Amino acid sequence: MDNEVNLRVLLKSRPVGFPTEEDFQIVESSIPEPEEGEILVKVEWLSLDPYMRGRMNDAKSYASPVEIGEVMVGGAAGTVVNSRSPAFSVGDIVEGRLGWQSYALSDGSGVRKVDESLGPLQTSIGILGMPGLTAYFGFLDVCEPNPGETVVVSAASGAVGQIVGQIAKIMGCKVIGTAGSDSKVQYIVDELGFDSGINYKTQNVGEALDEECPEGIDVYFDNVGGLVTDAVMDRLNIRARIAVCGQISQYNLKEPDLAPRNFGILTRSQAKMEGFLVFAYENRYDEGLNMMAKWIKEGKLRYREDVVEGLKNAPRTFIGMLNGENFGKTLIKVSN
Ligand code: NAP
Ligand code: FER
Repeated sequence: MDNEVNLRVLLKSRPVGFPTEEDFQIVESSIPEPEEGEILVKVEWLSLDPYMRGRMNDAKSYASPVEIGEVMVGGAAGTVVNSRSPAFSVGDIVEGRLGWQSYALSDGSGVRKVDESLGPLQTSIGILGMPGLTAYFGFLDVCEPNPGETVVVSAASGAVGQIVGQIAKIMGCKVIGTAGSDSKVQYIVDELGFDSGINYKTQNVGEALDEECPEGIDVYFDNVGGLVTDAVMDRLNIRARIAVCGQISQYNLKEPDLAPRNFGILTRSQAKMEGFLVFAYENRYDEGLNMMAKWIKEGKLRYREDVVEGLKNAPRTFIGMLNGENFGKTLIKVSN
């Protein structure tokens, strides 16, 4: 083994509001040995995702919180370097919930072998992994888009949003994205083929939506909640569909936000608002992965990654992502 240390990022304290680097602790441990039935994975890529902020809280969720002193949760990809499991061999390339660490022990549950013919390894935790599948099923299944409909997606240049907008174009929709900088807006329009973009930090979102969506909004893929969502809700068409994928504008608030109070709009427009979790589609992941890999090969789907080197930079990079400093899918290239 070319390095002798297992670098691990632990949860040190539960943040109130925005996390700080002090909420994490970086430790060096020895590389563990697998027990019977376990594998040891050398992690090469770590995904940083908004849901991790929720796991830092001591709150009820679809999954239990990370305990203080435990390694941070996270999807990661790498190579099996030791195996005492009949299901995996040394050299297998895998992806799973391996955590913020350079070597991970696993009993194999939730770990899948990666088909590198579909895309480079890190795509297995990006466009051809959890975020891409979220876009695919959340948009196609929850939003039920029709050709010619007007679609709005928030956090449009991010891991999920950039895929949603492109799938919407593939489906023949008109697509408007909201994002937090002019360069992100330029990217989704010029590089990804969105019809237009709105910088929610510098523009009046309601006025911009009136301009860009003169025929109203049929589908809203919501990644952010808050004021952007309020403005979209005011402009829904009859039988509009809203997928509540995430509410990142709320994740770091110290006090809960009382808005939105404009739910009467759902009655007037006979619209459907539906939350979803990507994990509900687990038995259809292969369908989504194969379709997206095909679209990538055909040049219909592009993706942007924001890669930062070194696991020690994970806390800083994670906080930056929550603040909108990422541009595309946030990834750590693990090397120590
Ligand atoms: P991402 O978009 O790559 O990164 C997060 C982005 O959120 C930032 O870059 C920032 O972009 C935006 N943001 C941060 N604070 C904001 C605020 N106050 N108002 C508006 N935008 C804000 O992250 P992602 O991985 O694709 O996740 C996007 C959303 O999908 C999140 O809400 C996440 O929780 C959700 N998600 C849900 C599921 C599910 O199963 N339901 C699965 C995966 C992800 P700007 O520069 O544009 O502000
Ligand atoms: C996410 C936001 C929230 C996500 C999952 C959740 C997988 C679930 C939250 C909960 O169960 O409390 O981005 O991604």
